Amino acid sequence: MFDWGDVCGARPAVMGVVNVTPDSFSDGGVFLDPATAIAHGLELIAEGADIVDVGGESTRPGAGPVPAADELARVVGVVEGLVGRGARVSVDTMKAPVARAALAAGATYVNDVTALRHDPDMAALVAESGADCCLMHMLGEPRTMQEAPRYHDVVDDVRAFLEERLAFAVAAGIAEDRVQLDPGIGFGKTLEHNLELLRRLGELTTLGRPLLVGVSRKSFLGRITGREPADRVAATVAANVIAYERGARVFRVHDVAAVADGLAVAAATLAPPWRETTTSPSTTTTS
Ligand code: HH2
Repeated sequence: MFDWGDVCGARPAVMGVVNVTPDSFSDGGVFLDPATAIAHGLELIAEGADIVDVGGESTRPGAGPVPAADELARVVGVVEGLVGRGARVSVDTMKAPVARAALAAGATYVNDVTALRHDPDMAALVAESGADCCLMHMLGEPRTMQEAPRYHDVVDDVRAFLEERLAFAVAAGIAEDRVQLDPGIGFGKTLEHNLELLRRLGELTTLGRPLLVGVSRKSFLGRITGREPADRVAATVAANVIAYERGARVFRVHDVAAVADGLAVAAATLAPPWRETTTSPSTTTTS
């Protein structure tokens, strides 16, 4: 089990994304082959990911559901392969049978974008397994979530939702210290909603659990920069650094090396004392 104690302080943790799907919004089809997906996950770990999040169903806007058997076939071998090579693995699924198989294969974290609402068996499974979990806010479901999403106040509404889901999880027997909370950037939100959530992220820290954010390569960054998903790395680093400054501690990203560097600088600046962890370039240079 991952020791998240540190994350509750100032240390940023990076969750690398491994999409074993034909249709994910930024890398669909690239890692569908299990060997390629395993190699990619190990590369993300080598780049500095604390954990890799393996998913077999895209949740991009407009995505349709994937049958559990297909999703399971995509992820289980990849989870097994990564765990067997020493990686810490999370499974990105809303289905209890997929989570059960991934946990049996060695995953220790369940990332459920429906916050335990989709599958009535999920809460008990997470509770029994003692796994870590992420509860994420989403308005509606992926197929329709971007059709004119409306909030009274997006931050207040997301906060109330996460508070209710945390209470639900704890009532179901999930240890509170295993839970992380996620505002669900891009899940039933306009550009303005996403920016408001990032700007006022600090208001969610009072829920008392580590905040995870997933801004990586998302379309709101494309709207701001005019860039395609693969060219949104700089925008992704900027959004993650801002999220860190506003209190997020776990960062779900595709581009681990770049984001880990950005977060290391942010943490060294905002949360001293900084400790040197790798060989650094000559200290006599002034650049
Ligand atoms: N975003 C995506 C998927 N899973 N999980 C959490 N907790 N938070 C997120 O923001 C989040 C998530 C979407 O990104 P990606 O997996 O790259 O795309 P797709 O759903 O198309 O596979």
